[in-house]
Amino acid sequence: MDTRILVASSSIIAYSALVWWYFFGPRRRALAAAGEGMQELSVTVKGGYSPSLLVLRKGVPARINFTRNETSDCSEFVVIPDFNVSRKLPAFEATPVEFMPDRAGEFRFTCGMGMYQGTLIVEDEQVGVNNYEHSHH
Ligand SMILES: [Cu+2]
Repeated sequence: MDTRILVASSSIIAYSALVWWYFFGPRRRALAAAGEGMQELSVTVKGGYSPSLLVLRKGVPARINFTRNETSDCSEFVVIPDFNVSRKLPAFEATPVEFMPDRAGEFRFTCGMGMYQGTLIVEDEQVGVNNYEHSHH
């Protein structure tokens, strides 16, 4: 086989693998640590939210610690409209945001302007983490 064809086809294969990974690979997600009567997660705010996919259990008080590592006006506020959360995040500090995820479903959390976006998944107690992963991946 011509070397150039070989090189071309391997890059097509590598590129396809990359595209597949982008769309179907595991998303960066965080599952709340189950503390005593409270579930807790940490999110770093810098150019976006990391992780941007948070999984909480329904009916357990939640605390999300947002650490804002930038001074950009964009991320000054974080809002979770479905749970009436709107909090100012001082720069270079961890701000605990507490609320009760009393409804199951998929919700958005964003910066005050809606540019930074994240997804909050609230799972029913009966639905295990494994079920979620199997049905969505
Ligand atoms: Cu913004």
